[in-house]
Amino acid sequence: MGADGTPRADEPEGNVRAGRLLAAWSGVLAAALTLGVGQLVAGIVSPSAAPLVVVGDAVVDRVPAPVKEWAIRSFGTSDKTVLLAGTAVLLALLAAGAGLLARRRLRAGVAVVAALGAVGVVAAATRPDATVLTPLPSLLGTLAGASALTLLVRRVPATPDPARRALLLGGTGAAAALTGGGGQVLVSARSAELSRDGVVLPAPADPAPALPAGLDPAAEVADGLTRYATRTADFYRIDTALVVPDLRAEDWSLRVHGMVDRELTLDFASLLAKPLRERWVTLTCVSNEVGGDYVGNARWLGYPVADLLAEVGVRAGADMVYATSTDGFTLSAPLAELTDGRDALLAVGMNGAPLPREHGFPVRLVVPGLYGYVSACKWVVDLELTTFAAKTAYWTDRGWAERGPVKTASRIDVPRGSATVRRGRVPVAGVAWAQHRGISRVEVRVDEGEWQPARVLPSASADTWCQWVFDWDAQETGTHTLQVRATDGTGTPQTDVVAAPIPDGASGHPSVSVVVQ
Ligand SMILES: Nc1nc2c(c(=O)[nH]1)N[C@H]1C(S)=C(S)[C@@H](COP(=O)(O)O)O[C@H]1N2
Ligand SMILES: [Mo]
Repeated sequence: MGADGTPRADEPEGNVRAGRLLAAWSGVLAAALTLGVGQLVAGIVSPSAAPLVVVGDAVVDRVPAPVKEWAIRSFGTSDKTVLLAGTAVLLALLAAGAGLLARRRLRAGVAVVAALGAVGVVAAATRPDATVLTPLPSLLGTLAGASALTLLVRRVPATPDPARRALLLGGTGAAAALTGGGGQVLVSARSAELSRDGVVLPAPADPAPALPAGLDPAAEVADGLTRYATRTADFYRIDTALVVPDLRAEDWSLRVHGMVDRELTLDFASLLAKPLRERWVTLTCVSNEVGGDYVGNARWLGYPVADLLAEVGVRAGADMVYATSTDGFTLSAPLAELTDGRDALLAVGMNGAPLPREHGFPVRLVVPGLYGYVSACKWVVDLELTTFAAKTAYWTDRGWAERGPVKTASRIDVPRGSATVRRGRVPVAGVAWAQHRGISRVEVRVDEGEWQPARVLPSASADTWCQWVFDWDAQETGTHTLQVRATDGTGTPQTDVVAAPIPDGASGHPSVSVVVQ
């Protein structure tokens, strides 16, 4: 090793290997410090400005729609964890490479770190919620990382004393952990969670009507049958947000503008002061597969969208409400459905509590009968009255249908597919939904035989799903196929035409195979 730390051509093999390893390590530690300092600065500036978050969000927004759908299908709700973990592994590899490169050519190695940092800075600066401060975490993190890499690559190989080497490397690692951990503490301290803890929801001026007799929202009618009321913690979550937007109720405001007579800006306190309505509404995702569980039923509290629109005075010609969330997500909701008398709500409460952060705290939209991607904007901060001719939104730009009425659907929850059941009386049960049209009939058939009526349990209204139960007299042993179909309140049965979720929702008869013994 030369005195300046550069490797010599005649260096012994073992030293070269050790030198490479140290250099790769130096790169990884420098990257860790970059993220740590970035997190610390983000804790001061804004949690959503952390380097991994801005880059991750930029990736999520730019990957082609089929890749995104594949990720949601393959990893379900853990798609975000997988993405973050994948990014961390990729980053560690790149950082190790930068360290190795820096061992030979310091400038080149530092240039790689700078280039990675630049990705963060650009991703931060182009965020929909960007301010002049948003790129700061990536910028300062990169400066710290580049300095650390320079220091380590110069000093570590030149330091003969192993204890001092360990101090240099360990010190960088410790600095990364301290800044990262400190940043995390700051992030949680200023988070919306605290704000949510402080929210006291008013009693609804128009409470949800009493549930019909025979409907126990928490009961599992048959063993394993989905409850009528989905627990908040079990409610499916679908959104494009890599990290849940950190929007405090105190900082929230909603602008209603566009084709209106009187533009309006509403803050959270004023929203809570309005007469609020509470209703059971079942929400469904358009990407739900036949038999899938991207559907849930909750009691929502909110201000009727129709009343809000009456306040601003919608101008003739408008046919769409373009909703924007604080993180830049957009959706196009049809004005007709928002104002036809159904309980479309600007919601603040879910199941008697403020909206959970993952479900849109502090304010979201909930519209019975429309898939979430054209109605249920979470973290909503802007409503523009406009036309379908003038604007397209996040998912409609990615090939999904402009209109998204919920298709009549049903699901068999009991018995589970591939289950083995005893000969004799077998309860078959599940849920069915056709929000705003309601369910009038549910039928089951065995091995493609005659459709036989199932017992449909009562529900709060046509805007929610219902549970159904069918007593199957299973006499023949062997494998059998059970199928279900629902008929909506207009008398139209669920179609047997098999369709994939894209562009306007999956269809087909759900079926499960079971073995009778
Ligand atoms: N801001 C925002 N709102 C959003 C989305 C989103 O990605 N971002 N996804 C929509 C979709 S596709 C669905 S199905 C519902 C899901 O709401 P949930 O996560 O509360 O179940 O939210 C809708 N609102
Ligand atoms: Mo969705």
